[in-house]
Order: sequence, then C-alpha cells, then structure tokens
Amino acid sequence: MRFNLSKTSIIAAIITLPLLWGSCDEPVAPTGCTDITASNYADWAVIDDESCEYTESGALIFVDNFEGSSLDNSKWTHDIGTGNWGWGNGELQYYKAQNTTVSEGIAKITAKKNDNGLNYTSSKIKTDGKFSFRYGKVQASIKTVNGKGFWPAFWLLPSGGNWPCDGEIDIMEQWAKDGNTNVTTGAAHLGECPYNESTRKYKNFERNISSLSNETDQSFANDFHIYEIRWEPNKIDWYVDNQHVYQITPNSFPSKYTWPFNSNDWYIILNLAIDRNGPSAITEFPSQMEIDWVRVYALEHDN
Ligand SMILES: [Ca+2]
Repeated sequence: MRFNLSKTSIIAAIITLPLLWGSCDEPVAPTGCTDITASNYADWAVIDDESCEYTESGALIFVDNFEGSSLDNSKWTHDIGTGNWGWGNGELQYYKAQNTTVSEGIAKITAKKNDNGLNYTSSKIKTDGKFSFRYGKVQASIKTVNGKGFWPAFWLLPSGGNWPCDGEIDIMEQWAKDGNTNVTTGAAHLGECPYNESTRKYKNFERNISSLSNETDQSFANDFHIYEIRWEPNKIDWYVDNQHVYQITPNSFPSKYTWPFNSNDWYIILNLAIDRNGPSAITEFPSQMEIDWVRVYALEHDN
C-alpha cells in the first residue's frame, strides 16, 4: 500500500512517534526508515519497505466529503476536452472544469446541451497525480441520473498504465435510458498491449434496483446509493448499498490472461459522459450526477 504524504503529516507523525512507540509494540521501522504515517494507527500496520510508509489496516487513507464551495484541487484534477475519439469510446461530450460544482456538501457534475457552441459538455474528475493506491475498500455515495444518453461512472485506472493490459476497474457504470435508471453495473477489464480487440476481455455484472431494495424507489437516480469494491490481492468484490453483488479472481479469466490487479498504484475517476448513441428527444438538459462523498480505506488484514 502506498499513498502520497504531505510533509506536515510526516513531521506530525515523527513528533508523535515516541507516544506511539510507548503504546504499541509494532511496527518497528525497517532499517533506514524514519517516516511513519500512522498518527492513528492501532495494532496492525502495512509496512512498505521501499517507501518506509506505514498504514493502519482499515485506516481511512482518502476521503472527500465535498465541503466548501469548490472542488478540492489538492485531491482532484480534470480531464478537459474530447480526448481521442471521445475518450476512446466515441463519447459526445466536451469535458470542462466548469461543469463540476460543489455546494452544501455535494459535488455535482452537470451535463449541458448547446453550451457556448458545444453540443454537449460535462466533467470528468480524477485523483491522477494527487492520490493513488492499491487494494482496500473504495466507496462513493452517488445519486446518478435518468435519461437516455447519460453514462455516469465511478472507476479506477493505474497511474501511468497502458490500456487494457494494465487493467481497468469499473466500480459503477450506468447506461441511462428513457425513464428510470434501474440497472447498475460494474466490470474489470484486461487484455494485451498494444490494444488488440480480439484479446480484450472483461468480466461484469448487471443488477436491477429491484433486486437490491424493497423500497418503491425504482431508479438509482432517485436517491444516493453506495457503490463499492473491496479489493485484495487476487480478488475484487463489488457491493451496492452494502450488499455483495459480484466477485472476480484470476480464475474468472482464461489462464492465458495476466491478472493486472496486483500491480501499479491506481487513481479514482468520476465522470458523466454522453454515450455515442446520444440522448433522446425527451432527455432533459441540464442533468447531473451528485456525489456526497468518496472514501478509500486501507486493506483489512486478519492480522
Ligand atoms: Ca458530502
């Protein structure tokens, strides 16, 4: 487990080191290591021998509750523009920073039509270069969107990775339609580099809201729902509203495929795309996905 540290947190941790040493037997710093992040660490810590960093098992290592009046640029950056062939998917929107707003504890990514000469605009925010990690519990509380053409997503890519050989983890994707968005999906992608369509592979699930809830709420866009993975070496589990919905392991793929999910450090992406088939005549603009919070907890260990 690795993640970026601020200098102040390192200094604060060093100052509190004697206190921690007094109350806990472990961990002992590897030879030559002086950094410790675990100002809140209890009885188990992950030790990264390369970076000398410690992380408490189960510790909250990333959180954004979207307080304040703008996106926290210490945590997030934007993809801007149309990318290469609509970000590789023929997407119809132009991504702008201005389409992400924060107020009253909620981040809103708003899709607009006929916005300053552009057919469709929206936003894509990511932690690339700000926060990356491997393994853990990754959650967001998101209110998605109704309307054909909308494609909201909460997903992970490896920093500096190549697609698809280094993998992609889609925690939540929903392809909205006319009427209620009542299906949520998740997926893991892998394959060969350079890209070869014939060897690209993914495993995914689809789950109808009626299978997850007894409520009369029949659209994921009617309320906030928690989309989550619990990611360990050789295993990824998906949860929606704390209900287990899917699992993959290396055995989920044919043996010729290399499991890319034990490598690299990964960053978080949230975006609202307009898919290549586009909106219908009754798709409403502007529409938005709303994010209440995003959290990453360090991987839990039995001991
Ligand atoms: Ca919030």
